[in-house]
Amino acid sequence: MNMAFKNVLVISDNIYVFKRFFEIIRNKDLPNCHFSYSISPFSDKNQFNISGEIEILTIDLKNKKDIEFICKEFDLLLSVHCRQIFPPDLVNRVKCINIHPGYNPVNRGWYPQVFSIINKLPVGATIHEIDEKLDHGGIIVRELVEKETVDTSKSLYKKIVDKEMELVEAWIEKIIKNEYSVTVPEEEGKLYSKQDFYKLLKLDLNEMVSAGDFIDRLRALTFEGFDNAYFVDPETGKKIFVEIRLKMSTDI
Ligand code: 0FX
Repeated sequence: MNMAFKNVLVISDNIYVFKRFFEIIRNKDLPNCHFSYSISPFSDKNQFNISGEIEILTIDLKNKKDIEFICKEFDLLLSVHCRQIFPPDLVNRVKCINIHPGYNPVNRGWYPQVFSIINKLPVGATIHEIDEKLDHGGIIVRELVEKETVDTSKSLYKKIVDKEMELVEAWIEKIIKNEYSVTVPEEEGKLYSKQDFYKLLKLDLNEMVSAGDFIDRLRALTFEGFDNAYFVDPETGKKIFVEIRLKMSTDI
């Protein structure tokens, strides 16, 4: 029988997802398992110290000392939207598990819902073991979310994070007790980078595209709070940001 995990280190750089994850753990009865929490050096510690309740460590996965510290003190490292790459020296020594806002192996890498809208692919959430490649290891659980024509990047992202948290709620005990199995992803899938996202932002005013593809491009780049898609104003040379607003009719 596999040994249950006793010392878990959570690492996150996304306060919105972290807060929700923390609430789930706080409300669970997980005796015999101690959770510690950490962020990357570039994240703001004050943000993560929820009502002064928890100690937040800073972990630099490029620093050998930090890797040794993790290997010595913890038997499970849980990535809750951690923006650092997990080095081989870590993933081959300690069990590392990732909560990914995409459906592996279809949406590996950055901003899965963006590429799912553009490339007309399904999307969802995955909890998987981490290996040496990005969003690539054995899948513990994954589920699709419903992508609707009226969705923008933001509304779809919200559904994905809800799904991630639903999976955490349902699976965290099995994971901690080491009572899960993994399935190997059926193919390598496609891996998107931040650079792929940035390449989408500039709209070429002379590009000929179908109205459908253009609407998809705009909804993939509409995320309230971020200025994403833009074109360059031929008159002033300034960037003009563009968003789309979609509304489904109430008629049947
Ligand atoms: O934390 P996260 O939701 O996820 C990202 C990657 O997508 C994920 O694969 C990786 N495992 C994780 C560590 O980092 O990303 P975020 O908080 O930077 O952005 C959330 C959403 O916001 C993103 O899906 C799209 C939108 N966004 C973000 C930025 C920075 C934009 O539309 N424009 C932007 O400039």
